[in-house]
Amino acid sequence: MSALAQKQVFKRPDCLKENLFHFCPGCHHGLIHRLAAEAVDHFALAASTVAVIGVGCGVFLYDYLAVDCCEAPHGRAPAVATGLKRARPDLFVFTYQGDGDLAAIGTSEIIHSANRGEHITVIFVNNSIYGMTGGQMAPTTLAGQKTTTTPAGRDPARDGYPIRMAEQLSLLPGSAFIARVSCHTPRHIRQARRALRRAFQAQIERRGFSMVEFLSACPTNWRLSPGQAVERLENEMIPAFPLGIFKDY
Ligand SMILES: Cc1ncc(C[n+]2csc(CCOP(=O)(O)OP(=O)(O)O)c2C)c(N)n1
Ligand code: SF4
Repeated sequence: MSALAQKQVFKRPDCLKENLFHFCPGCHHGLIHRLAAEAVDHFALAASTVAVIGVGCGVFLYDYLAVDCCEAPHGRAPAVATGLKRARPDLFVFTYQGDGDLAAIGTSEIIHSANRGEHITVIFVNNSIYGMTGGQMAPTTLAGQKTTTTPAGRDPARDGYPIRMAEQLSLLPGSAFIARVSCHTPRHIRQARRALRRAFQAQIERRGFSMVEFLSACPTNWRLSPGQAVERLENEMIPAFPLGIFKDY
């Protein structure tokens, strides 16, 4: 057998458990879990990591990642992570939060954690809707987007504009690394992997707060097939939420 044939190029991350994901077909939460697991493995952090999980479809992360986990009340994950990291600076602490969790009820916690430069990493899953509770409008819902609470479409004159959290947080002096990524194509997955590693590195080097915002499909509440959801993400989400690195220490 040639050396090339023996080289392993792909494997299940060590800290990704063998449990089957409960997510709907075409949901990107599973991919994002995998990327988180890969980043933990990359820095050999499994034994020293605590994941602080928000409330939303990612709430069962403890079933999938073999790291210590802590559930936070809806929106409060950055505050819980702050306490953990301050009490135990030797731990690696990341939060996993949806857009309802982070950008609605948790707006105060995320802004002040970033502004204080807490040495935590945030994985922010922006699918432009409240997924777990059945598709209500989120702060990130696009103008014109139909949801169960905006059946005629979000009207900015009545409901405000979609909020761009990555841009907002990058303006705060305490943030060290802020990026927005997507994982709807292999190329985008590679970019997302690099961004997440850089965010982890920021915490390891105690540079300050770091966050990666993932644009994510919710085919169920978008009322689209998985394929159509990817098209919507490409054609509607990315123009409203441009991808890129907004801050890099
Ligand atoms: C204090 C509080 N308010 C409201 C809820 C109900 N709730 C559970 S999940 C959720 C929204 C989840 O949406 P998001 O954070 O965008 O995550 P997704 O499910 O889309 O991944 C809400 C409002 C709650 N659990 N706790
Ligand atoms: S409801 Fe949406 S976010 Fe939740 S698992 Fe299904 S597709 Fe994913």
